[in-house]
Amino acid sequence: MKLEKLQHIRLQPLHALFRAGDCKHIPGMTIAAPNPPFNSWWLPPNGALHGDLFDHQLALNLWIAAALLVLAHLILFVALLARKSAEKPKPRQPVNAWMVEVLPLAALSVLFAWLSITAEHLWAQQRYVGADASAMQVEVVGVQFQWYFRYPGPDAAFGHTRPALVDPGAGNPLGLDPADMHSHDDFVASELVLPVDREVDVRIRAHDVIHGFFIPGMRIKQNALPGQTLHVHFTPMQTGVYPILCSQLCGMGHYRMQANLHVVTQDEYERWLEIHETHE
Ligand SMILES: [Cu+2]
Repeated sequence: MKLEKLQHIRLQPLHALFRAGDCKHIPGMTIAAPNPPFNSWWLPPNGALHGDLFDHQLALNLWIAAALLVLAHLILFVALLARKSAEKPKPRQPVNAWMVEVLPLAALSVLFAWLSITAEHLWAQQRYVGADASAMQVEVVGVQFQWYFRYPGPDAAFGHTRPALVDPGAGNPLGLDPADMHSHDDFVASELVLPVDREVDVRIRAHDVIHGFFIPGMRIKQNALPGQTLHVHFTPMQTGVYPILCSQLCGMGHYRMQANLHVVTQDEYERWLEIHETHE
């Protein structure tokens, strides 16, 4: 078993994080630069099937929060003006607690419950609702301070790993067990390459501390926990290069824990796969 020689992490300036298209060349495929440079204060362009619903939900939350903020300040402002314009303070009138307290509170509770339930439903679509049986499988492993991506090879089954065998210097950063036949065709890459328009089921692990697998352009964020294998699935719909970040402060080198997701055409993906699989 010979694993791909892992490339060193390339340091990127912060402003380049969302600048797609300036990717490095990956053997086996030529990537055009389809993603426009991202210079907006808003989210990076969405490249995933579920992303539009996610963006809509986010915008809905922000608009509702903004409207409530304006409404609360308007009420405060009108109350202040009314109090100032009264020449003499009026004797205290009994207030209808239902009208000024219970009903607004109930309306807000219903509104927030509805927002939470719809958001949870979207969140669960990528996690609790399983991926399609035809989805391709990739494993993502977070290690201080690097992401590793393991492909199962032609047998479509991940081989066993053992912590005692973890040895990045010897080309076995995930501890693949050579005694397990399924591990013979597994290969590990330092960049994630996926075909466009096909669902991927990602299983996420961590070797040391909690990391955060975060692809802003795919609207995907999932913690990687030591001792657990967590699944998240999505469908890339737009070719291009998407930065992969770590969203959990995982140590001194957290800032440089970056990789790239390359979404390519099916032909390019197969060429890339062929090169890696024949090198095993
Ligand atoms: Cu990390």
